[in-house]
This record gives sequence, C-alpha cells and structure tokens, in this order.
Amino acid sequence: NRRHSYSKYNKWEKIVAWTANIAAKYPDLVSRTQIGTTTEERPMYLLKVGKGSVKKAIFIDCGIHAREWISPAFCQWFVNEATKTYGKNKLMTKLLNRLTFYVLPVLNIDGYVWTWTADRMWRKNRSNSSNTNCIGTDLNRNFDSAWCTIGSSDDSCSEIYCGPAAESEKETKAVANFIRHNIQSIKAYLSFHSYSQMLLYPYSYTYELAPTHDELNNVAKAAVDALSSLYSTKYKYGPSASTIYPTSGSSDDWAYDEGIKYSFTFELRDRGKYGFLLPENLIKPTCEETMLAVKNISSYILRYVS
Ligand code: 0X9
Ligand code: ZN
Repeated sequence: NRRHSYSKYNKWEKIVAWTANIAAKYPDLVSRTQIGTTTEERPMYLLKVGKGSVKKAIFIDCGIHAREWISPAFCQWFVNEATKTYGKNKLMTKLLNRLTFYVLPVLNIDGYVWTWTADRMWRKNRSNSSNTNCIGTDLNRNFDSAWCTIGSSDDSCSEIYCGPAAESEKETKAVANFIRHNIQSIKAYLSFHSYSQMLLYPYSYTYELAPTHDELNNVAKAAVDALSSLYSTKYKYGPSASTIYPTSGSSDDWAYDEGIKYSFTFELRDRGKYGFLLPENLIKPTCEETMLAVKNISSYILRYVS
C-alpha cells in the first residue's frame, strides 16, 4: 500500500509525491512552487490553487506544529476537494475562478518527519539555532509580532521556545518572505492547528481588541455556523488571547499587523478525548465540516473584500 490517501495520515514522502502528482494532474488549477528549505534542507512546497492568473488570494498553512496531524490532512483534503469539485460544485467553481489559494500543506516539515520517525508528540521544528542542549523552536512563537513577550519562553528547552530572534527559523522566514512578497494580493490568512475546536482571530499577544474586531467576530460566527451545520460540532470563536490563551510571535497576529485583515487560526477536532492522536476515521468528518467554514470565509472575501 504505497498510495497517498485522504482518509489516512500520510508521511512526508507521500505528501511531497502528492504535491507533484496533483499539480501534474490538474495543470490548469494547481501549480507547485518552492518557497524555501527547512533546517534539515527539505524543500518547502506551496501549492497555488485557482484558475488562471493570481487574483485576490487566501494563504493557508497547515502543520506549523508537528504533532497536529489532522492539520496537514486538512490541507490535502482542501486541495483534493477543490480540484475534484471544480466545474461541478457551483460555489467551488466560483471560488477557484475568482480567488487564488496558496496552500502550504506542511509548514514544519522536519518536525512532522520527526513525529513519524522518533517522537509522535514532537511540536517544534528541529533546529538548534540557539546552540544549546535543547532542539527546536516553536514556529508559532517565532513570528515578528510582540516576539517573545507573553505566552512564550526564551528557554530553548521549553515547548513554547520563541527562538533566538524573530524569524530566526528558516521555516518562519520562508513563510514571512512569501507573504510579504505577495502582500498586495493576499486578503486572508488561515492557519490550521489542533486541537480544541476553536476559530480564533487576533489578537493573541494582547487582550486589547483588534481594530476590526466586530467584523472578525461576525465572519468567525458565520464560519462556525457553517461548520457546525454538518455534524453539530461545537466550536468556540473569539479573540485568541481571551478565547484560548495569550501567545506572542504567532503567525496570525503577524499577518494581521502586516495588513491582512482576515486572519484566523483554526483549532480543529477534537476537544481532548484523543487530542493530537485523532483517529483516522475522524479525518473525513473533520475535514468535511472544516471545508464548510473555509468556503464560507472565502465567499465573504470574494463578496466583500476588494
Ligand atoms: O499554542 C499555540 O500555538 C496554539 N495552540 S496549539 O495547541 N495548536 O499549540 C494556540 C495559538 C493561539 N494563538 C494564536 N492564535 N495567535
Ligand atoms: Zn498548534
């Protein structure tokens, strides 16, 4: 059994092969580019999904935390669903005709490989940029947004180690550079984590409400309503700091402060029964319902954001 599967967790080698295959199978809809290399020199491939030239864009990343396997599974599900239903599903066809989705299926590749080969519960990347005895920076503490202040640690042995400097990590740098380079077209930033069933928006580095809080709250509510319509999954939504806990150096706050006003972090299933070890039979329902939320946010961007 050497084939890639959307209802199973796939190891990195399968995901890389899949990125090449799906781009080859749907050349009019999907193209693959490399945005950088990881600490251990693995290529960071990004899929550009949409019909024709770049339009208003939505940036999606999965797998910033290594052990949250449902997240990369969702990114693969999303691209599959997009290609499979283009020309068949009316909304998906419209979304792909008028928007570009940049999908990074695994942001923290080295960490993901480590969870398959050595330590299933690994979270951080695999760099030793601080030259200490502990390995790994938490990439969701390494972005340049109130870096290494609240909800973050300067101890390299901590699970929430911020790294020696903002954007010290090659993985962070690659994502931040790509987003900065495409800042004019990127209207929304979506980051996928697990677990706890929440849809979070800025800020996380302060309890102060974001200037566009009320609109973000409305968009989040509509997305959560769409998600819950399928299996009645309960989701919380709200500003990150007060809804989950404060963090600094996180990607969504950084994207928001760069000017991407629709910046969200999903914490996918479940609420702790299995936690990071979500069984494979729950990939399908989790991805199906999450698709509804992503399509809902995307429709909003299409309609209301110029
Ligand atoms: O701690 C984190 O980075 C996220 N939780 S996780 O269990 N997936 O590690 C929460 C991030 C909340 N902060 C922002 N959304 N900025
Ligand atoms: Zn996470």
